[in-house]
Amino acid sequence: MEVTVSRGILRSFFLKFEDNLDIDVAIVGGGPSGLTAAYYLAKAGKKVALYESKLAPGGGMWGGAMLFNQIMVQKEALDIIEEFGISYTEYDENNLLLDSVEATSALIFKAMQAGAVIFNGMKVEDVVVQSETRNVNGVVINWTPIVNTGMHVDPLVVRAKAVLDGTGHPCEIVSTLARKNSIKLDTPTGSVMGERSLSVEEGERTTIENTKEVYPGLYVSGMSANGVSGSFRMGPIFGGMLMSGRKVANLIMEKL
Ligand code: 48F
Repeated sequence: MEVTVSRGILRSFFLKFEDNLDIDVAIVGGGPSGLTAAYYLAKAGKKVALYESKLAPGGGMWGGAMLFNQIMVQKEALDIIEEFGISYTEYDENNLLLDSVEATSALIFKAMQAGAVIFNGMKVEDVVVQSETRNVNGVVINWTPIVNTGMHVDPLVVRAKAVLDGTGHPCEIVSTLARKNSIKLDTPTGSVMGERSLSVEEGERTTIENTKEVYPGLYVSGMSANGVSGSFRMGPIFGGMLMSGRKVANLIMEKL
């Protein structure tokens, strides 16, 4: 029995892993924007893998604000909340209140049920740059404990037609690309501008505006979109994250 369990896990994991070495979209980060993008892309039939460096996807959505586990979402995102089947109460004429644990688990569950594959405990440490076009066309992955312990172990590579940086505040993937290569991003300065202080309405609006392809093959969503374009953080209001995830899914689908 012990060997049956081990064999079942190993065989099925490696089949899943091998089946996702050449995909349509690689999503880096399982925060609300990345998960929403994964759902809409997978639902449209795209082959999507999402890499989350932590054990649990969900990013900054589980804990509400200061661990008071409620979140606010603007009514503009009501159709997304309904699509995911998340319960809500009306707070005022503009806003809804959601339980952050129910909302986060619904995003994960529905993204996977739509066909997205999630690899947790796996960190994207770099991107692949296509030799002739210089477009981004894949991700470089390693197990988080290997990266975190500083073990000198080479990564593996996944080919993807599009890569989404959904890493939130650090905008890790775009920052790595910009640091290592002499390139110009589609941002006001051509480089990673860095996140500004908190301004709710401005931050929510610009999160959606800044959601785009910032370099051929590399897209940004959520806080990463505001981080690269030098816009504001916004705190525990999540409509912008959900709408950014849906917008980037549509942009990627138009391009593929
Ligand atoms: O930060 P995060 O939740 O991203 P988001 O979709 O949402 C932001 C909100 O949660 C909140 C906010 C709302 O107003 O401001 O902060 O922009 O989730 C990002 C996820 O990416 C993972 C990280 O662990 C987190 O779960 N991540 C970061 N870097 C990597 C990564 C990496 N290199 N490889 C894999 N996962």
